[in-house]
Amino acid sequence: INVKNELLKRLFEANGSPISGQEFADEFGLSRTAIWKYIKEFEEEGYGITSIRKKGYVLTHSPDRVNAANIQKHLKTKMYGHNITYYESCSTTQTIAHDDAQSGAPDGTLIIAEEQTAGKGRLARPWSSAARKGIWMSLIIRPSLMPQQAPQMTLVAAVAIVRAIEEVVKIEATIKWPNDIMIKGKKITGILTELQSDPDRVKAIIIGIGMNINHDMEDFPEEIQSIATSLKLESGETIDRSRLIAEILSFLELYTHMYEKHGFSPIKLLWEGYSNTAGKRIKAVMLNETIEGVALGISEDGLLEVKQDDGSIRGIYSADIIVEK
Ligand code: BTX
Repeated sequence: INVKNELLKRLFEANGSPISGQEFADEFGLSRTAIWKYIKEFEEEGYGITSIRKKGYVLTHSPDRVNAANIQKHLKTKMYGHNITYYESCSTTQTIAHDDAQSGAPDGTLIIAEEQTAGKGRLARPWSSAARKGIWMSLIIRPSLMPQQAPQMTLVAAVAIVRAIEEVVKIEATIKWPNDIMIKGKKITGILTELQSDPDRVKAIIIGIGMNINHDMEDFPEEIQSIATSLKLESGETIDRSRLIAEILSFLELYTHMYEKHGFSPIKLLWEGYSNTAGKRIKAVMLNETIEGVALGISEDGLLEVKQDDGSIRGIYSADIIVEK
């Protein structure tokens, strides 16, 4: 157990009443000076803490940070998000998550950063990750799935994220196959699903989620200002990122278990309700070819089915989709 996190969690949970430094010190076999040092560290990190004589410490203010204590005070999951590694800044949470997964990090471990200096999308494209504006996180999960069932986790994650947005922001977002979440035609979220696997068994799936939350337009680099938006820009509200993260983890845990137990059909139904791709005329740009046609929907394997002009139907694994007018 991380004593410093535990102390912060207790301060949150006390909800304005004092936590006795003496009792906490006794419980964890620490000196009162050690507790006092943690309190000083919290203050340096932007927390407001008042010390009340003979009663203890009261949390009066917490900074807008997506650290373990802020997320865990909202958490309702069994596993996801119980183990959190937090960075003020890192290159990319995705690489750290891969290393941690390899060295045995438990199911549901979350790697999260306020800022990424080298955030990445698919095909090593850059992902802009402004400090304290968004959610930049990688979740390590260990579902009992076969390797060929792993790509669909992108769609599972997309449904979970859209549901969580509905819950917290009361705004409607749509899913653009395979890995984008959009509001009014602009991108607010990208998902990057990666796999560590044996031939017949998934060892870990790393779900990278990048979400634009409290950005103003000038927080985006110029080259993406016409294609990107944030929840704040669309709703007019500043969003509690930690609460949204806890909500995403809840839905993700629920839907992953649903997928493990009942297969892809129930996820497909949910997904179709949120997708704006089906029925539209599209261009699908793949690595070595581009095809055109009408998007029909997704198959049981999560492929996008496209009816080409000659009447033939193609199932696509991954592509950039351009929706035609
Ligand atoms: P993608 O390849 O579908 O999208 C990447 C493209 O999206 C870029 O080429 C650029 O045009 C555009 N883009 C870049 N940054 C943003 C942004 N902030 N908002 C909207 N559009 C943008 C999508 O890849 C998958 C992204 C996953 C990001 C997460 S963040 C946590 C984890 N760590 C990490 O490095 N990646 C994942």
